[in-house]
Amino acid sequence: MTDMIDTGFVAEQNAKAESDLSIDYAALGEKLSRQGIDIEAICAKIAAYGVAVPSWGVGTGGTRFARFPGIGEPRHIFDKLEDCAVIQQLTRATPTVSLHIPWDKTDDPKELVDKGNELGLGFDAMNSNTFQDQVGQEHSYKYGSLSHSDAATRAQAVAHNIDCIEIGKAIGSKALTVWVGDGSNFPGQTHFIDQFDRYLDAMHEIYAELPDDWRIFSEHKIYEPAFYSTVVQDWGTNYLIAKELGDKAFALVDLGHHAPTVNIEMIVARLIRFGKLGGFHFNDSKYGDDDLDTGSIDPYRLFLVFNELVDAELKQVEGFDPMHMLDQSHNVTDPIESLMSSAMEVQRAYAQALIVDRSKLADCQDGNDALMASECLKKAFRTDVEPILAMARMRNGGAIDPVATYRAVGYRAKIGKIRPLVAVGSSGIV
Ligand SMILES: [Mn+2]
Repeated sequence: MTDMIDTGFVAEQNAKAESDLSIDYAALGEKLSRQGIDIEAICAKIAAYGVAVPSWGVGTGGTRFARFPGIGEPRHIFDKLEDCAVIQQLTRATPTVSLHIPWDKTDDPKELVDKGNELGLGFDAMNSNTFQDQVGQEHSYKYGSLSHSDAATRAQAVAHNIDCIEIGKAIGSKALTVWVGDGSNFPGQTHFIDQFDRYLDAMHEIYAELPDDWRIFSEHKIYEPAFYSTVVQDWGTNYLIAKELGDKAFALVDLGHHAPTVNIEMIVARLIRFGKLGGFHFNDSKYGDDDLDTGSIDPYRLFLVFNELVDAELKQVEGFDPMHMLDQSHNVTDPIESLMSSAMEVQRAYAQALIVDRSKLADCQDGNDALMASECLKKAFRTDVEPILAMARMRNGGAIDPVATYRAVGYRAKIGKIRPLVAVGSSGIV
């Protein structure tokens, strides 16, 4: 296996911080043990946790106004995989990569498997793309794809999704995520029911091609690129789709795809209750779907989402196995730094949710003690679990401080000499 960063350098950096970490870890362990919590059990769960990195996330994103590329940006999927390997090597929290077709399409999928093996990376869910036109494409998606009024355009979109399944089968993926930008910009532009029926028919055709051990996820989004109505606009529609399609179909929740005040943790609980929570795209947002870094705006909300996930995990809810992925747009930061920091934010929320005193919380709920129920959650949220995350990383061969180590090694400047500046590219917003 090829390490992107010299392992000796990582060990050298860790050596400087190791004794402080041991002291902090022991102190936190002592504190948690007084609460009846075994720090080693939490650390083991964090060490085993993984969140997928989207291949498109390692390129600089942009808005419809502009994109400002950085030094050493990946030129193609093989460069992207190398950047993903840096994230995994330093954080040990991102063992898989989620591909996007056709952006990541290669002549032979075996090349992807070989590169993944070389770098120690696996492949997560496949992502189809019917929200933009590709060079040489016969039918345009200007007015939609799977729900288009024209049958030939719908057939083309269905065929593309089946192609994604075929590539996924060749590289060991087990899921297809379908997000469509279909919708309308004017009242009256489309017939809501007919448009949704066409979408469902197309999804049935894709579903029919799904291998037995695969899952299909539909991803809802309130608006953009359609600004009046969206075909898969919210979790209710998403649930209906998953229910209509069958047992292999699930709803995927992207944290940024809701109106600002929506209670996302409650949506998560509802989907868990009905066995239809299939996956997550983690990010954060302030005003709308602005794809900010995970945990950068509202880490408490991220924690509350994980509180529901951990509740289901501990209760061993049947069929509960959501796939986790980061999905954000990095417009002003080095994408590798943002993705490392976001992966750690997801781990942090998971660790905090794992130390919630659930029997006390249940007592508060049964006794209608609203204040103490809230305090019970906040006590866990206020706990600084950083020593657990750092210890899990170090034990797995990662860096105690991934961002500092990444900066110290000067990866960007070095790789910039190999990769010429990419002037244009996808904004990577899905
Ligand atoms: Mn997404």
